[in-house]
Amino acid sequence: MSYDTPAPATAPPLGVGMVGYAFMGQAHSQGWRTVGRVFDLPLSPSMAAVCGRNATAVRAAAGRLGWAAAETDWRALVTRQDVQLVDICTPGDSHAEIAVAALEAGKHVLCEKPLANTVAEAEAMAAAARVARRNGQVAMVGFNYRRVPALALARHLVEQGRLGTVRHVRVSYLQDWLVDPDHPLEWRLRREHAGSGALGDLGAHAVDIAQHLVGSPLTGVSAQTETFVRERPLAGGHGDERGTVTVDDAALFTGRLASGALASFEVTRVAAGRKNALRVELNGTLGSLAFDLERLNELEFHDDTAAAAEAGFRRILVTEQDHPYLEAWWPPGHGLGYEHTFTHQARDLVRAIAAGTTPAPSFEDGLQVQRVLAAVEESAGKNSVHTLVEGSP
Ligand code: SOE
Repeated sequence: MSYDTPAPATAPPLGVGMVGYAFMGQAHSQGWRTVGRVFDLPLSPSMAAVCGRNATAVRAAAGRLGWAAAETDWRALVTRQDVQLVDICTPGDSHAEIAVAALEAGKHVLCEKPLANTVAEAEAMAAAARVARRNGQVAMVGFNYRRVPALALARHLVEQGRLGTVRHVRVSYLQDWLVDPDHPLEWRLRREHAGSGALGDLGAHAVDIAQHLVGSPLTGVSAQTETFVRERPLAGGHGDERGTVTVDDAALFTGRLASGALASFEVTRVAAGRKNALRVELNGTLGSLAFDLERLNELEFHDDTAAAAEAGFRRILVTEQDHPYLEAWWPPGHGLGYEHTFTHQARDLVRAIAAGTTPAPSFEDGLQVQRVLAAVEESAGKNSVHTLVEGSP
């Protein structure tokens, strides 16, 4: 008996070019490496080229991560013939320039969150995406947590009306990697590169997931922000040299959604012991949902229509074959992780490109989040805290 190698996939190719190869670039690479081997796709993504400024380092990254070629100039990457989709994984200060150039070069674009560092940049990106859409191109922003199966299930339950009218949205996103005052002043702590701190990094996810789950935008916010450690050692600096942190460590804000729901948000990178705790709770007239990214295969659901004696939060283990995204993975109970969200993101984007539909979250969605982030900063800047009189009860 002879065993033949299966025929190669017949789906037309989709060349992907990625800019940036640090943490997010590695996560996206994992998605591109996996997606066509796990899901049936109408197009066959190929990892054409990766781009970074340091020639030696980017060549090494290409080999390690599975990219066929390396470029040192993103302008060369976005005009390559074998690239149809540009995936942007750089710090926020270069998103707008790369995305607009890629769209103008006729490419589809996937851009990491937050979409940009300012509302003006995000507006320019959304405008370029609108023009490109008329030529059949698509643009998507990388809010990958929408693709956690448990959060996708949460969205389905809200859409099906299982919560009734959602009244409360409570989102916190807590990390602790900046508790150490000697953590260096890296790009994520500099406004000129990152736009803002925990707000843009974590708050962007929090705002997107709240608006997405409820299906309604925030219409106003009231905020406080704080930078607890104002000076940190210069990255790559010598001795005791310290520089000024120009972004927030933490942001707290409340908001109102167009649907009428009230929302509260807490995002911080100085919550000792919390590593990547994105927690979401929704309370509606018929039930509630709760989720914690540190237990990402679980969703808690309370059905308030059940008899009181039997009601209460119950844990849904989101690993069944008919749960979102699970049809292609492991048997029930075998759990997914953080990296799978990038595979799911790639799957949804490739399918949208093939179908000619606008993928979500679109650049318009990214722009809406950017407007919320700007409103939070504006509100925090006004510091409209109602000061209590000293000594009053
Ligand atoms: C760092 O705080 C970070 O990597 C974010 O930038 C990501 O978007 C988030 O998913 C995990 O934390």
